[in-house]
Amino acid sequence: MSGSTSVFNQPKPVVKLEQALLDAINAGIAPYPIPDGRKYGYGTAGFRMKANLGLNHVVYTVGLLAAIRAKKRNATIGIMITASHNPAEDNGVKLVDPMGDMLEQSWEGYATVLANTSNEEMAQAYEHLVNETLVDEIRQLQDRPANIVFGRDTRTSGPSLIKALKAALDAVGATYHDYGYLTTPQLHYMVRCVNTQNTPYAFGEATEDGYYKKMANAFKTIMYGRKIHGSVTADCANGVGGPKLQELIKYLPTAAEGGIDIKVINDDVLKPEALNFDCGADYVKTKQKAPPSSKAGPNERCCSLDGDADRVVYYFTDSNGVFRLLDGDRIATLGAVFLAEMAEKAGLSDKLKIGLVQTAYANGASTEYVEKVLKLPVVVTPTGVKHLHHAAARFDIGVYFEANGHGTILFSDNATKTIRETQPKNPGQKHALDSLSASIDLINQTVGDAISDMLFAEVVLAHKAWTMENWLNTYIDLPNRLVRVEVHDRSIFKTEDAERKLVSPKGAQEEITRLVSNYTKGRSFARASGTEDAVRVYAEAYSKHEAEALAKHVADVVKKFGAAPDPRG
Ligand code: 16G
Ligand code: MG
Repeated sequence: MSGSTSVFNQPKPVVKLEQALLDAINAGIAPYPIPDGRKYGYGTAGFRMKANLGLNHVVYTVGLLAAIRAKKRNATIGIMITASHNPAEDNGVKLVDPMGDMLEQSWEGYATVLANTSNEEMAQAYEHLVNETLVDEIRQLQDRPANIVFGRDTRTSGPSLIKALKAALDAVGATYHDYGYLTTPQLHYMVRCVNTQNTPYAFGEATEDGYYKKMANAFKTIMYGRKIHGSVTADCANGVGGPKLQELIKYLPTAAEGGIDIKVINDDVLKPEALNFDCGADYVKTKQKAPPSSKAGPNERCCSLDGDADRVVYYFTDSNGVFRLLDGDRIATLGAVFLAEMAEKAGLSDKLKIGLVQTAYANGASTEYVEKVLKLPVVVTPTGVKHLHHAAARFDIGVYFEANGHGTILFSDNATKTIRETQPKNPGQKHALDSLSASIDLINQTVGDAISDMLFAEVVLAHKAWTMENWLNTYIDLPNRLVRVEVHDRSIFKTEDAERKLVSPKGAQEEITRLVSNYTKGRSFARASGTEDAVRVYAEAYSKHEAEALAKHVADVVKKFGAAPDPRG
């Protein structure tokens, strides 16, 4: 195998695979060579790129790896084909582990090596990997069955990528189920359902119908006797979330029936170029404005999903015509308020440890609100869903959200058992226990799910009888500024303390700390992006002017330390 073979420790396979299998792998990948000079990497969200730059080669190798992973875990593995909020011509692929979580980090290296393997060496690489992962002194797991499930978003490159994927699965004799179009969180849900059926941890029925029914039933239970005021306009980024939300609506009671009035916009999946164009969660969050297509009036509730429906942000225009964003930080605090209140009413405050997980990008005012007003612990982790997810799993009820709108709430086995087995002593306690129990079902615990998060936010607003203004006024965001700085080599920017401090280049953090100390409520950090060739600087302070000045000065520090070395030495 060319390139980095270091992941494979065994130079010679202990187990030789049948020649017919090796021939099938080579034959299957023949139509999908790596275009000249292409290099691929399994990043924070899997492989993602322009679909025509050899992505079918990559997808084929992901199919091979999924089969090996399924044998290793003796469970069904998921594959999702999507490029989320990226432009229509991009696509991507990621693997989902048996409990519906992201691929274990130690396997990302295997994925990268296999994706960068040339067609000529593919069968050999597969054999190496089988020996590396499925063979030890006492066990040979390669004869286990491999079962895979997969889905895709609405991009035009999807069908040809699915063809490459099936070719790989057929070559290695895996069994599979093609779900067709799904949102990313729906695929995560399916994987967990398949792997937990007939166990005490059964997650639900592994069908779309099962997904909608579970959510709709939970919604009805929590809503009992409450009223959602007005409608909510949901911008679906012209992605797969549009038709899926339309489908869910059929299962939900209408506003007249005590349910919800969801006005779906930007759900055109027939015009490929419309995907994520001038709409969607990423547009709203980064541009800090409503999509031009939004016709919502003052104080009307709006939300935007991203292209694969795993992120959601809320917003409205206030009475003065000012755009107001309620991002992931706000959804997290809203959820935490509700769950803490219900836990208290259920008499379970002492038994259930509730906590919030954020990244350094969370607004300082939200952190202060959670710690000082809600009196709940906050844990900060590096950017990337997997970090937040793992930290949240350490609480009985762990609420995690990135400011960009990706997040969910995890209930530990202990929490689920305690909530479901506590006998209520009065109607108030019964209502609280029922609400907590239904929250467990309403929230997609496998991964951030825009549709489920939206319904949960709607329910909480109804419970509290809060308007958008009320929600916004729970705390006042500190003014903040995000700057993107291009540097010679971003890899020299290394951080510690959940990305809040630079350890390299030497001397840079001292300068940043000195700058921050000049500002009231100042906070700033710089970290290398994991998805772009740049360093990101975040700054917040008491006033808008100060936040902007601090961001500019810290960006200057980054530019100085990140400049190319002087060629004259
Ligand atoms: C990826 C992450 C997202 C994170 C973003 C940061 C996942 C599934 N996605 O999209 O959570 O916010 O990267 O991008 O983990 P950055 O490193 O360029 O700032
Ligand atoms: Mg997404």
